[in-house]
Amino acid sequence: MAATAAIPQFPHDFLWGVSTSAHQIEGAADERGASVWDAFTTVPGNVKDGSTAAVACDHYHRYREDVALIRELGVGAYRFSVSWPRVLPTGSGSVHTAGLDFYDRLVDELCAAGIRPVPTLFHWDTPLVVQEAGGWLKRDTAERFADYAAVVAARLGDRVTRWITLNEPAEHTLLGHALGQHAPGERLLFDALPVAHHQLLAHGLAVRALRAAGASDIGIANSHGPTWPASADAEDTAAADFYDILLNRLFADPLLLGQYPDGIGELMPSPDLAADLRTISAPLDWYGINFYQPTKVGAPLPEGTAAEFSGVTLPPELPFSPREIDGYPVTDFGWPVVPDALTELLTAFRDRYGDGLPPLVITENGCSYEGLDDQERIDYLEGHLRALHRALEAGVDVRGYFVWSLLDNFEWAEGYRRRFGLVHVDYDTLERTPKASYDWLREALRAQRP
Ligand code: GBH
Repeated sequence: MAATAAIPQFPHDFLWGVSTSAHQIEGAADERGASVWDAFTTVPGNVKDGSTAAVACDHYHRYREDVALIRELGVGAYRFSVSWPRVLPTGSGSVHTAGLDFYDRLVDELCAAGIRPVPTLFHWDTPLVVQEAGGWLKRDTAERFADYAAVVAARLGDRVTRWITLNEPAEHTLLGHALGQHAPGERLLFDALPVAHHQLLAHGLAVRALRAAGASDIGIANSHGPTWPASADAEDTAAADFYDILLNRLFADPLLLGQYPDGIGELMPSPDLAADLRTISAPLDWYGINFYQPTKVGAPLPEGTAAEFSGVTLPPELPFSPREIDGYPVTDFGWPVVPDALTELLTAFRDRYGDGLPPLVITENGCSYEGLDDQERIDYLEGHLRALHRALEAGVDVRGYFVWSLLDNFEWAEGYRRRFGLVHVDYDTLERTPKASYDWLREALRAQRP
């Protein structure tokens, strides 16, 4: 296949992988405790196609077939998430053994296929019982999360060496608790900030629990992307700086520098913020970045004009407004395709965090397009892998790259109408069919091997 020369040569020990998350693929909802997403999706209007993830890809019953697809693809690692309510239906206390058994079988299957398991402990599916007790607005949730981390590590830690604590706490704060577009559907705007602090604390306490269980290879997966000011005017650059703090620094600064951006620490609920920040900034073995697209941001729009973000109409009191990025192709989702923004992001990240920065891993990158003959996805992946390689050449220490996603799956508030998979899923028959991008990636990875 001519496509084999499509990407430059990466270091021989570079880790290639694919990503998924529990709620988006597992199904088997009646074989686990309820999560905030089960409650959210049953409210009409919350999910655009009216669907739920009760069955999704039925990965819970078809994981062997999915592991075979990963093996055939030739990647070295699989990033999946563990469902907290499948392991602990009430959030803490008694373990649902059958739920934990599932991850045990999955890890065995992966190891037998020579694929490294990389579990994420939290990808947005908070147990409903924990939510009813106050959820991420409560400090106690961080403690319960650490107990859950210890339960999972005790069972899988003999075979799992690499762990991810949280997925995108920024999106979970912003979309789930500030804007209400994701579960649990809270619209708290800036009153959502405690959700950020408690997730960071949960991360720090989970790192401690994982280390106590012997784990030595721990990271986190955060969403990042360059923020482009709408113009050079002072109002626009100030608005862009503000947005950049929320997306790119609110989580990374405490994790990597041990401090919140100026003015934010005072807003966080904590009996002892300095002690919390020490917990949060415990050294990581690597730092995961989920990259999709840059964001252009300007001053708030004039009164009466509604700004949109990710399909939601933003409340007028926000001190910024996202703007269209023109001049680039867009995915089905309307997100601009700007591979150079990945190089820009990675070099800026290295410059900002310097010596405090552990090795980086791209824990998600991908796009939504219809169809089996998905040349646009091939172009997207090829462009981003070239951009990633340029960052390596510029001296940024990136050790791995995971495609989002292995399978088409339940795309949150969009339901099943956005398809991110390398493998197509027919939601009537649950049949899996590799797309052209799957074949392309398999050949590209084959060409990487000596
Ligand atoms: C990830 O979040 C999630 O981890 C994953 O579960 C999900 O399936 C996947 O990405 C695909 O969505 O409208 O142009 O302003 C993605 C985070 C946040 C990236 C919103 C795009 C808005 C783009 N996303 N952002 S735009």
